[in-house]
Amino acid sequence: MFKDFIKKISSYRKISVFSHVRPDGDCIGSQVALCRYLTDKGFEVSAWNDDDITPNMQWIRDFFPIGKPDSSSVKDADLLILMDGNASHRFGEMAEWQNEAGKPWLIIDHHPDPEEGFDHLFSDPTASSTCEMVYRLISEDDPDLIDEKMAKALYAGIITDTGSLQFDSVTPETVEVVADLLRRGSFKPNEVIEELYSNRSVRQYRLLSRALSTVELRSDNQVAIMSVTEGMLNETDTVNADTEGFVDYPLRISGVKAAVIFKDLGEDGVKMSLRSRSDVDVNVWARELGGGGHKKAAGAWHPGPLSKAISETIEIGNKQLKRDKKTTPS
Ligand SMILES: [Mn+2]
Repeated sequence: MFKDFIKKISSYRKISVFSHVRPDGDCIGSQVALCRYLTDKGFEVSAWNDDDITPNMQWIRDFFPIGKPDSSSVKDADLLILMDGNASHRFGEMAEWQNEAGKPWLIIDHHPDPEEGFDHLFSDPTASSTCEMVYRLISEDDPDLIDEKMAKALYAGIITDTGSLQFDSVTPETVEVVADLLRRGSFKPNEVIEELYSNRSVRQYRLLSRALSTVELRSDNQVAIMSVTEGMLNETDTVNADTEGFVDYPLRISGVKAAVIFKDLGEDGVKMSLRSRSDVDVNVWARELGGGGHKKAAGAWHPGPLSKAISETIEIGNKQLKRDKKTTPS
């Protein structure tokens, strides 16, 4: 897929690489590794993200500086590269600046149904992560270009985007990629896992305990829901990002097919994260709510109030469960 990647971009000199808003390990890891690679290939590279990077991923940013973009991040570039998002609105304001400046842009991403209108599209919805795609991109050129920092960044992205290699998206090839990254980077998995996961605060656990007390089963016990409110965040001195990973708790209840966490952020509405551990396609479900994502993990937003967000989400989920039954005889 990436055989002619360098040929396609060889006429450009200055490249701005963007990762999506509310960055996760996969977009930051793939962005940093790609930027290091493109720098090695002689391009003038800069990296941009609209939002703050969570403390557990700061170390990845130390491998390549990521700045807050403004219109010159687009205007001064010859080419824009977008990482780990299937639509331009996922990248914040840069889409508007691109519109004004008319710069060529390309996407590298693994989300299904990418938006049209990009000059080049490298899309592989079967890939576990954008980091797995970037690994392929570099190794189709020259695997020896993968240094320790790239290897760690790509490893972190694959691990975080696959639930530590537990999701359906993981293939034998994914595990081979991980093995090669460990070899080339000569680091122990634990070094990266420690940075990513062993940094929870007591405040986060206080928030978790409040959130766990809201868990309920809906839709004939097939859907588990959990809520976090602004009040809980205030009481525990935490922020929305501290709910990372919470949805796994309702999802692991025996017999549950899907789980939704509702984050009631007051004036900012209700943010929802949907997860599936069955044939229930939460991407379809989230899309009906105006959001999207993957088959097993998706997000959406509701203007609120919380009770309405829950009832409307469950109503759509019930339809989804029925549709699912029709298409998958059991
Ligand atoms: Mn991803």
